[in-house]
Amino acid sequence: MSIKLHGAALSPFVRKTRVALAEKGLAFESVHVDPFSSPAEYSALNPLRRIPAMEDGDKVLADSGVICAYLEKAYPEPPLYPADAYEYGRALWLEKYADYEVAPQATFGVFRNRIVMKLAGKPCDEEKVQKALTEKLPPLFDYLETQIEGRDWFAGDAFSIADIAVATQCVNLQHGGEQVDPARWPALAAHIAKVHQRPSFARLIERESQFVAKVRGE
Ligand SMILES: N[C@@H](CCC(=O)N[C@@H](CS)C(=O)NCC(=O)O)C(=O)O
Repeated sequence: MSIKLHGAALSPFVRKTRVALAEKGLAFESVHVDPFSSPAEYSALNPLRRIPAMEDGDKVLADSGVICAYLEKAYPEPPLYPADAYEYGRALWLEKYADYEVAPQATFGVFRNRIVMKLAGKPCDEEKVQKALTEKLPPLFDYLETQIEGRDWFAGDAFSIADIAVATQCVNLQHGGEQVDPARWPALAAHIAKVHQRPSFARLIERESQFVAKVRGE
């Protein structure tokens, strides 16, 4: 097995990469790296010391978006990016939107406070959670609703990196005890549920949820 993926299970960016690997049917070894206490030598894999990082034989790459783009070129089947130029651009846009707009609220606002802080024995900043839920996330979901309403997939006519990127942030939202409200964003909520049912996501969600339930004391 030549692909090694460095990271931790609950990271949305590591999950995004794991889903891409699974969808492409690629075997890989998971190497656990806690981004907050990673070994000094991890800098050789990612000088920013964030997760994920990937080794494919002697090739080293960091950042989920970069790793997924590499996988697409190195292992093109099945494609996870639309062939059409405009739909390809839309997929990248929605991936960026999920990684840089949704993640700061769903993952670093809700999930980090409700789960990671608890794991670290630190208090949850519930004010920050509520601000994310009531002020920051709704306009982001309003836009995503317009992008999925009446379509089967976020970009092009097949499952793509855009679906993976949005759905992985929503896993962390769910781990944090929240969800995309189906009454307010029906198309988005249904789409997320559909994507989470794919075996590539479902296996990870099941395993992670057992751990998160313990952290939440359920
Ligand atoms: N743009 C990066 C974001 C990666 C990221 O922020 N990972 C978090 C964990 S979810 C991390 O390593 N945080 C530690 C830090 O920022 O020092 C990617 O897509 O891989």
